[in-house]
Amino acid sequence: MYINNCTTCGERCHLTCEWQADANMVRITFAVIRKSQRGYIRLCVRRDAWCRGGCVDDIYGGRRPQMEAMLDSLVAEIRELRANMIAQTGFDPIEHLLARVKSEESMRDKCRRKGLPETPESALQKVYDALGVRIVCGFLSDVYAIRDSIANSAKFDVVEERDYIRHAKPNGYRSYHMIIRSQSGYYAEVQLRTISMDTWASLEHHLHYKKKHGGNQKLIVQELKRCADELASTDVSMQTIRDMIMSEEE
Ligand code: 0O2
Repeated sequence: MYINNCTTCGERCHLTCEWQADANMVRITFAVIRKSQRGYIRLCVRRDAWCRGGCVDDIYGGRRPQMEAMLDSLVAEIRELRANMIAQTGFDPIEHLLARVKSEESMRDKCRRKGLPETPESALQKVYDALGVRIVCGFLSDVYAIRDSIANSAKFDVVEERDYIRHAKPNGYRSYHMIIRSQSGYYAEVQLRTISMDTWASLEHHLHYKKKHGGNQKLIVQELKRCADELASTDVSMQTIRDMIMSEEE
């Protein structure tokens, strides 16, 4: 708890701070509250702020605690599926896993791109990736095995699937996307991909996606596509090698 001048109303206020961390950055946000005779009351809140207590004016309408609970239960479910698969096959199908609540800025940006009002309803009911889990696997067959396990889980409904592996985007982007809905009504996007696909998507995200840079655009697009296709071909070769090793072991 800090005492400071409120940046919105200018009054001397108590600040409660919570730090939001997501996969890419740590952002400092705070809610401003003033002590009243009945205890602490909210005085004003920064537009992009949130706090765990729920006194929030943000794009998620103060529902971050519930969203984080949903994300935790999704991650716990995936860990359980993973443990079952290791017990059955002796192989770990997951290289690594990331989970995040989409940042305020990114969600507002997405609402604008989709022509939606920047409201909690848009963020939670019209855009489906406020909650996101990215599962990175070693091999193509692991991607589809995890996909099957998630689809069969009783804890979530699968509402949409997009196979950008079999049907890559024109720019070369590959990944398997699932939109799932929890019993509590929250949507989450699960992205499943191999290490190669993840490497390409991360680099392309930095270089190109959403941003228009200078340079020879046509050549950049062509080269990115070529790299994506070469990596996809390597994924198929690695899968073949793995299948050969596995069949020899049987
Ligand atoms: P961020 O910042 O990564 O979260 P649509 O439903 O088709 O109108 P939507 O919801 O964007 O559009 O669906 P889509 O195409 O399945 O993309 C969802 C997410 O997949 C994106 O979220 C990206 O994370 C990733 N993605 C999709 N296409 C590309 C691509 O060409 N390159 C890279 N690097 N990632 C991609 P966001 O919110 O757009 O971005």
